[in-house]
Amino acid sequence: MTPMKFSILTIFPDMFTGFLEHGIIRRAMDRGLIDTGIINIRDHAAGRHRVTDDRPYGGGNGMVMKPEPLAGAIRETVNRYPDALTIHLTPQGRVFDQDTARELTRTDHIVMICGRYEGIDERICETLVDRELSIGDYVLTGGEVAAMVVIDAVTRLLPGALGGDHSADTDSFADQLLAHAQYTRPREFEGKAVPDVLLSGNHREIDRWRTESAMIRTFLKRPDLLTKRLLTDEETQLLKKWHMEIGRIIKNRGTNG
Ligand code: 6GU
Repeated sequence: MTPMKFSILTIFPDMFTGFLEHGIIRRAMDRGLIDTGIINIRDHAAGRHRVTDDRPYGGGNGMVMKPEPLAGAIRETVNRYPDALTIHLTPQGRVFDQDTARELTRTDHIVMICGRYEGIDERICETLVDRELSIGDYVLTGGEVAAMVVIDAVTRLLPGALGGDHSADTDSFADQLLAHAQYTRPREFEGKAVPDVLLSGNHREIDRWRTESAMIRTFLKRPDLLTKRLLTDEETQLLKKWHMEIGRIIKNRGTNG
């Protein structure tokens, strides 16, 4: 299999070295699951000073990334790989989520354009960008950290990336639920014991406990996820069980005013 390729266009290539040299991303590179290329936008800038930014037409604060160096960097990559998908990382993009990460695993080559300052010249967005992605509703100093977020989330979903029998099937969001609680040794820590069922060796009971843990956590922490989701019979039973228990608690407490 040919590796999935990420070409990263940035004026700060060094920001990516630490990210690419550790953990699962490093291993995915070593195993040939992904390939990354860093293109310094400055290498495509003209003149002795290789300027990549300029003042905005119309006035106002900050600087804008000039179109020519960006166009040069993008075209160099896209001419060599015509099927590449170009993504501009910008707070104006659609918000990146796990479904988008899964969708992007089906792409052979992604070109990531990391903007800085107040943004990039609009004419680049119009002609050389296929898609815009944001990583959330807040503003970063540039697209680099967002590009790392996208590469990280996509890479760990590639078959073989997590190693051994580990798969992404049990991740939070794998099926619109948060992941269940996890415990490791020791059996008792600062007076708190690991739930007995996890030590029972009864895998049916363990699976049931984990389903309930995932459901409760999602209900308490991210109820918005539950309402978007179809429920299995087991999950419907669990919700009914809580519903009855909550009803009993309310009834037995009576009222206080
Ligand atoms: Cl992709 N870029 C910048 N500069 N800020 C962001 C972002 C991206 N996503 C959220 N905030």
